Formats: sequence, C-alpha cells, structure tokens
Amino acid sequence: MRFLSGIQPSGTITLGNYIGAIKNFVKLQDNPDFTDFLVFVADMHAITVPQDKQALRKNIRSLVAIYLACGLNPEKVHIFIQSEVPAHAQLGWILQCTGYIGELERMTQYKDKAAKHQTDGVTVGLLTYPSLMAADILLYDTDCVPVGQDQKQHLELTRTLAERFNNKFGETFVVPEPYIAGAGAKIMSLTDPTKKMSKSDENPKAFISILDDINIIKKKIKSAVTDSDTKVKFDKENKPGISNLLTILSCCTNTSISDLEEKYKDATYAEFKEDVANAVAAEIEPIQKKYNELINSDFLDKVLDEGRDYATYLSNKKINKVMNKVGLGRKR
Ligand code: AQP
Repeated sequence: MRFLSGIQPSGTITLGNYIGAIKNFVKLQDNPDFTDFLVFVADMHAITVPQDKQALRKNIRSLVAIYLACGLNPEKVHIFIQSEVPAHAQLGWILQCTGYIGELERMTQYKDKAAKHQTDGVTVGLLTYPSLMAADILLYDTDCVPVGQDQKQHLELTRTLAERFNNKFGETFVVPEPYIAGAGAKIMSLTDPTKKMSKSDENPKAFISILDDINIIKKKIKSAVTDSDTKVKFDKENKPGISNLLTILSCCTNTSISDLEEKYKDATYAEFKEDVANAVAAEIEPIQKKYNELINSDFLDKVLDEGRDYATYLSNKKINKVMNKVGLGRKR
C-alpha cells in the first residue's frame, strides 16, 4: 500500500500539525502495510494566500528539517518539495477541468479562508486548491491518505474526481481511502479553543510553534483560555479549553484522557497547566535540538534530491497516461 501526505509551509509548524499529522507519520512509517511512503512540502498550496518570498523559502526548508527532526526516516520515507515535481501542476489543471465550480464553492475550508481574505482578495487558487490536492494524491496511486477531520471533505472530493475520471476515460486512478487518526486529531487554538490551532493565525499566542523558545511555549500553555469552573474534565462542548489541554497532554504522554481525568481530579487548573507545559516542553526540546543540527546540512539537500527524483519518476508515468487518455499532446 502506498501512503502519501503533505503539509503547507505557510508558517512555522504548530503543535497541531505535529500531533495531528507528523507524529502519526512517524508511527506509520514502521507499519509493514505501507510498502511505499511519501511525504511532501505543499509549497504550491501555500501560495493560494499571499506569502512573503523570503519567509516562504525559509519555511520550506524548515519544514523538511522538522520532518526529519521529528523522526521521519529517509530510508523509509521519500521526502520532496511539491513545486520541484511539475506533474502536480499538470494534473492539477486537468482535474480543474473535470471538477465543477459548485463542488469547490461548497468546501468549508474555502469558505473560511475566503472570508479571511476578503480585503486582500480571494485568489482563484484558493477556490481550486482541492483540485491540486487531488492531483497530489492521484498522481501516485495513493491507497491511504492520513487526514485530520478538517481535510476529510477535500479527500471526499478527490474520490469523486477520481471516480468521475475513471468513468469517463477508463480505469486510471486508484480511489484513495482516508486514514483518520483518533484522539489528538484536532488541536484547538489556545486563545479560542472552539477554533483549530493554525500556523497562519494572526495571534501568536493562539498556537505553539515547534520552534518557539521553550519558555515561551510554557508561558503560552499557562495562559491558555479555559473556563471559570475548577474541574479538570473532558467536555468539548462546555469546557473546550480544558478538553484541548487534556488532548495535548494525552498525546504528549501517551496516556488516556480518562486516566488523566482521574489523575487531576483534585488538581487546580494551575497545577494541571504546569504539567501540560512540562510535557509539551519535553516532547519538543529534543526535536529542536535535532532541527538545529539539520537545518543547514547537506544531508537535508540529499534527502530532497532523492525524494524529488523518485516522485518525478512515479508522477511522470501517471501524467503521461492521463494525457494520453484525455487526448492531450502529440500522437500519430
Ligand atoms: N490544529 C490541528 N490539529 C491537528 N491537526 C492539524 N493539522 C493542521 N492543523 C491541525 C493537520 O496538519 C496537516 C497539514 O496541514 P496543512 O498545513 O496542509 O493545512 P492546514 O490544515 O490548513 O494547517 P494550518 O496549520 O491550519 O495551516 P494554515 O494556517 O496555513 O491554514 C493536515 O494533515 C492537517 O489535518
């Protein structure tokens, strides 16, 4: 089975991206069901909203160093940058020509992001983003895509586009299955725990960046918005802040939420937050150490060269097949 996933370099990776995505990739790379494992940097997705050139370059390289520092093993995983593999853009365009505007306008993420960018302009790319995401997945005959709840709708559209193409042009694409992680799949903002933690949030107190200074990380957790009650109890509806911190602690310590509720049944919020802060710091500190060794290394470039060559080889085979089926290009 082939496994593929990517993250946008639209900011510095957050604890949400780590718990919801990268930590799972690291576990799954050892799963013998996955005979081929691809993880990429979705830089073309990042430019659907305005990006500063220097910051984007920095975030692309930084994301690769974070992948490696978190434990992705380049002997098991092919790591590449999306824009270095031209077939993504080629198939993205072809899939745009098989999707419908209504389908794209229905996407929740489009509606949310379009609302945020009303003043600086909503790009066409923001609307057609799911066609490019479908191309990312379908190019590689991906069987299994790990997605957080927020990406589920996009994967459904990918399945629809694949089936539609297969019906019209003959069997071409594998229809991918979602892999939804359980607990910890969605980490919420520290300042508004009803909203997902996002790396592009304007308020830096809302998210924990994997590269934040450890003392700042602890401070952010200690000042996370909770409630006026005093019980450490998981209740997403009425206690979203405490529930979010319980989820974070559970993921960082591999302890079940119910065990944590029992452990902290007599604790104050301050004591509980102190432990969450220390657990997150313990998880992130070794990652930062490895990151600093990797960020300027030639090793990182070697990993990316190998990943680009492998992804190019696979994706060129698929795009040639697709172009042939659609009738594009030259043939006698
Ligand atoms: N808060 C989160 N909790 C759990 N998982 C999360 N992911 C993102 N935020 C959380 C997962 O991380 C992967 C990569 O996401 P992405 O960068 O491609 O896009 P995103 O979901 O839009 O992430 P951000 O951080 O919110 O980025 P911006 O701010 O640029 O929009 C996905 O698997 C996602 O589920």
